[in-house]
Amino acid sequence: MTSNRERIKQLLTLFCGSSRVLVVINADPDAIASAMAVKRILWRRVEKVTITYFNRISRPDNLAMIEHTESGLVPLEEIDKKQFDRFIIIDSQPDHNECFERFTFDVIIDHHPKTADDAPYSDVRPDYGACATILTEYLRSLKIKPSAKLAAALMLGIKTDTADFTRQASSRDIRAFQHLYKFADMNIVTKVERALLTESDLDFLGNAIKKRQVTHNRAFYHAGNISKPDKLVVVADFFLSIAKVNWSVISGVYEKKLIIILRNDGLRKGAGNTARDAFGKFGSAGGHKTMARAELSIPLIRKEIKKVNQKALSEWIVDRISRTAGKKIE
Ligand SMILES: [Mn+2]
Repeated sequence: MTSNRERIKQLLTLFCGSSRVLVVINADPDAIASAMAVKRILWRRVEKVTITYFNRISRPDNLAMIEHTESGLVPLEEIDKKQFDRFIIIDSQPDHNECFERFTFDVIIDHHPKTADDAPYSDVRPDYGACATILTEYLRSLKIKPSAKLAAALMLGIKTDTADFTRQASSRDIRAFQHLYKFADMNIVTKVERALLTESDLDFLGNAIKKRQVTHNRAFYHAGNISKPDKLVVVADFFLSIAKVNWSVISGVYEKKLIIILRNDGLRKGAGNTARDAFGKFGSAGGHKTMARAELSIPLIRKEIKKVNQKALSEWIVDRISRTAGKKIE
């Protein structure tokens, strides 16, 4: 295996003092932090480095991270490609999204399974829990001390992608994290992790708390007509923090579809399978072991319940879940 030192030496041969570098990411905490680290590594070695992203960033914790770590991201629609002569993709590979396809990348650094062809420089390590771990190793190898903000960002990247070391973490992720601990502003880390709710979420959540229905350790809430499906996710996550609740099933009607968000604690039948079994007949339904989502056609549901109104929909959901997951306390 090539050492980090040799890799970086090879990486740096691709750049010179006049290089104008564009780092393209699908912005999430790991990608943002890794891109910031690349910018730090190339600082004073190139003319300029700009980080650009194309996805919509709406989660309050991600927005807080961008603000407090001063990530300096530029939306892709504001970028003039001709202003750049080197292109880097981080925490993704060119075939992951069509927005990447308009670039020819000189550098690929990622930790997802390898799917794309090699670039002049490719470092893809699927056994790493986070891309931020690879970049932390680069910084160490170059003896660069990260700023308090960069170290905090990298920590957040590792924490997010490994779900606080409960998922796909390797000893390298833990070692990188320990190293960053010496430099990071922990107040930033804490602040970002606490920033889970906006004020409008709070109003929505207040209603959900008042009107919740908890039966057989399952928490239900049907919100009626909603303006943003994201709100359901906030409630679904929050209700799992009720002691003894091991399922949350939160629903609402959005653009004439019944949206259902399922969460569970992962200790019982998978949320994805439950969603498919309970709702697959009525639209798209599926997900992972602990989180799932269904988007159902109301006309199809109408065949089962004669009079479709919010109360009937709410009862129908509780009934389908009880039939699928069992009436007994699990
Ligand atoms: Mn990642």
